[in-house]
Order: sequence, then structure tokens, then C-alpha cells
Amino acid sequence: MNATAAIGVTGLGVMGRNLARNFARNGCTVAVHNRTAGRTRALIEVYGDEGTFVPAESPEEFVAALERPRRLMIMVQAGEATDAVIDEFAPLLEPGDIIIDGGNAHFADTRRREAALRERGIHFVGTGVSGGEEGALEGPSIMVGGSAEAYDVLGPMFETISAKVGGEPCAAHIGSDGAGHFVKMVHNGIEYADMQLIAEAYDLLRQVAGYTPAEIADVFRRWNEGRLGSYLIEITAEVLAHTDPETGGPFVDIVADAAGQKGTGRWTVQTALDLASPVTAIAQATFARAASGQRDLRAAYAGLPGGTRPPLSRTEAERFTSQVEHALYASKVIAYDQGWKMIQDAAAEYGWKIDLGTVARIWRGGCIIRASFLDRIRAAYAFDRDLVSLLGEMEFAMEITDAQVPWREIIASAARRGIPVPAFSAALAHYDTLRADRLPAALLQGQRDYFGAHTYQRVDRPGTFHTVWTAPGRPETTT
Ligand code: NBP
Repeated sequence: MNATAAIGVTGLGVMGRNLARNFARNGCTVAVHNRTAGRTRALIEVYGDEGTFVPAESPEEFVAALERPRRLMIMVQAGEATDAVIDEFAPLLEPGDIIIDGGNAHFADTRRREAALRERGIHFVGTGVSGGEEGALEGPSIMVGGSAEAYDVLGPMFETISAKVGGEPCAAHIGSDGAGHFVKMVHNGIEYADMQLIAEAYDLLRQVAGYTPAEIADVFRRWNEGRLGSYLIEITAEVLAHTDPETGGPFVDIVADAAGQKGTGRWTVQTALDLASPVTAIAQATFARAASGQRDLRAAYAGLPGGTRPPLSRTEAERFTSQVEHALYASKVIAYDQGWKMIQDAAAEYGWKIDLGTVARIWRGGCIIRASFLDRIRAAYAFDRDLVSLLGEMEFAMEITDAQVPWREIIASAARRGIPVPAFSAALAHYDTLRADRLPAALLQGQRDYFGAHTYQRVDRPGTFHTVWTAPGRPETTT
């Protein structure tokens, strides 16, 4: 077989098939392979005329079809399947060849695989691909890890097939080894928080303002024209406006209220704990999904007292709606800020040089959290590459200042009425924690020193101290 393919895709499920078609539609010759050969044949049969595909039935045939340095993209299930495919193909490759893993791998697995393959001279490029089935075909957001050398080869191809915003590609080299998969994981964590915040806003508008789902759809359509404008707000309006054909009632009322998750939100929270990165809005969003599925526990709590819910007049409901917009926006800024800080914390831990403005740029299109808001984040980092927090940027700080009364009012009114707003509350508590002059952490240090001699620092002089709590007069010692 002649080596004519610029790239090969193995694993022709939903994502692999569509990525292969995207490469082919953009003029790349693509070798295609799948464990079950029937899928390869089906791809050629149905989509073969979309571009130049080279179907391969065996790994050897597949590798032989690739131009050097070989670029081989794996699109199979994360975990054991990915390791099995690497073990199958790596022995067929040569130093300088590139394996790309476009699945949703855990970044720690990517780091392990990259180190092992580097020893054999093979580039391993963990790549986060966001945008689902449609994005893979029409233009995803692509977060590329691995070496800069590998990106020199792959970059132009990824940039060609990615989504474009204002003519700019939503694909970039994020950083070495697992940086691409890490950033994809945080993207999904932020997505969880954004979705939960929107869901809480809906719940408030329904239960406090008394609006119907169709009316709330109109509110979201309006918000979509403003600073909250985003793919998630847009699809929320569509879901809320949808009527169940069977019952004729709102679709949202016939859906079971137990949310699923595939695990990337959970990974974000688990990793954040290891990094001591306080992504509390993301964590609450993840726990809110978990709580929604706890049928027995919900049954045990059902019927317990909550707050009182006095109805609002039409004018009050309109005012309340505008307050919810402020609360949603302010909470969203905090959730995104938490995600960005987590990326900074990981970059420091793993030695990645991540350009945070680039992350914002490539999330503006192709992915689930795409939004005009990301342009603002990009601009903030373009102005100051080392920005520690989005609130260090004047416009965000001013918006948060403007949101103070409505943000607090909304959360207080939810608490009075017994309506859960875990992500709104976590975002506000995060804000209040970080802006506080003094935190009760001082008392925690005293408690820790008391029971475990964990020592403490003083505010008035340097050094490390311990109080001998059991001795008369409780003398202080220095260590
Ligand atoms: P699918 O479930 O549609 O396809 C899975 C593919 O993996 C099939 O080609 C299957 O081959 C192959 N495979 C498996 Br499973 N085990 C294998 C093994 N041991 N050896 C060789 N091939 C094996 O998955 P998908 O939705 O296309 O997802 C692919 C990757 O992309 C996953 O890591 C996923 O997390 C990620 N991802 C998915 C989305 C999305 O929206 N779906 C978005 C972003 C990323 P077979 O045909 O022989 O069974």
C-alpha cells in the first residue's frame, strides 16, 4: 500500500467517524481503521465520496497507509481500550511518528502514556476534542497537549478542521504532555457549573416569579441577546419552549429530575482537591447532579419543612427576573474564574506554560461553553498575561460591584423560600471568602495546634509557634 494518508483515524464510533470525515472534507487524505471492520466499510459506503479515504482492515495495512512522520489518531473509549490500542500500534511505528489520543482520557493517564512513548521516540499527543458529534464533523474546539515539535506537524491540520470565530481557529497547543486533556477536563467542569447555574435561575423564575416554562424560554431568549449570550442559554430557551407531544405539557415537566454524568466533572473536582484549588461552584454543580439521583435520600427528606413562598405581583416578578440575571452573571464570572485559576494551579504543579488567553480564544467556538463572554476573558488575559483573577480586570470588577445587591437578595430570597441554589450560593461564598480581610481560618489553626500541635504563624512577627495548651499559663514556644 502506498503511504498517501496525511492522517489516520482508528476507532470509527460517533466521534472518530465524524473527525475522519471532517479531515477528508478539508482535503486531507485519511486512512481509516476500526477494530470491527464493518464500521470501516460502512463509513466508506455512506461517506466515501466526501473526500479521499484509505480504508484499512488490519493495523499493519493502516500504518502502511500513513505518510511519515506518521500521524495516527486514536478515537476509542478512554481507559483500557486506549491502552490496548496504543499497545497494538506503537510496535508498528518508528521514532518521530505521532500518536494522537482524541478521546476523553484522564490527564494523568496521558502523562503516563506520553512519558512511556517518549522513551521510544514516539510523540504522544493527548488532545481534548470538544463539541460532541456535530462539533467533530463541523468544527470542534481542539485542545492539544504533547510536544511543541509534534504541534508543528499537527497544528495546521487541527486548525483547518476546527471551529472558527472571526476567522481564528479554535485549536491550539495548550502545553506539554497532559495539558490538553487537563484543560478539556476543566472545560467540562466549567460546563457543569454553567449548566447548574442556568438550571437554578430557571427554578427561581418558575418557583418565585411564577412564570411558565414558555415564559422563561422568552426570558432566556432575551438574556441570550445580552452579556449572558451563549450556546447553553440558547439551547435552554429551546428546551424550555418545547412541548411534550404525548401530553401536550411542557417537556421539562415530563423529564425525570435525576441528572446523569459521564465523569469529567467528577474528575475536575477530584483533581481540584489534589491541587487545593477551590472550584466550589463546579463542585456544587457536580454534587447537585449526584444529589438529584439519590432517590432514597430524597424520599427520606421529602415533606420536611422549608420556607414560605408568598406569590409575587407581575411588577415584582419583573424586578426579580432582572435580579436573577445579575446573580446568574456574577455567579458565572466566579465559576469561570475558579476554572481559570485551577488551570493556573495545575500549570504551576506540572510545569506547563499555558497561555490563558489562548484557552479563552479556542473555547469561543465549537465547544459547549462557547459564548461571547469568552472574548472578554481573552481580552483580559491579552491585557495582562499574569492576571491572577478575572476580578482583577476593571470591567468584571465593576459588573460584580453592580451585582452585589441583586446577587445577595436572590440567594437570601431562595433561602427564605426553601429553594436550593447550591451553585449560586457557592459562588457568592467564594467571592466573600476571597475578599475577606480576616478569615476564621485563624481559629482553625488554633484548634489544630490544640489537638495536634500543628503549630501556627503569628500576624505580628515571623516564625512558627506552638502553645502548650495543657501547661499552666499555656506558654508559647517557637519551633
Ligand atoms: P463510541 O462508543 O461511538 O465508539 C467507540 C469506539 O471505540 C469504537 O470504534 C470501538 O470499536 C472502539 N473500541 C472500544 Br469501545 N474498545 C476498543 C478496543 N479495546 N480496541 C479497539 N477499539 C475499541 O465512542 P465515541 O462517542 O466516538 O467516543 C470516542 C472517544 O471520544 C471517547 O474517549 C469519548 O470519551 C470521546 N469523546 C466523545 C464525545 C461525544 O460527544 N461522544 C465528545 C468528546 C470526546 P468497535 O466498533 O469495534 O466496538
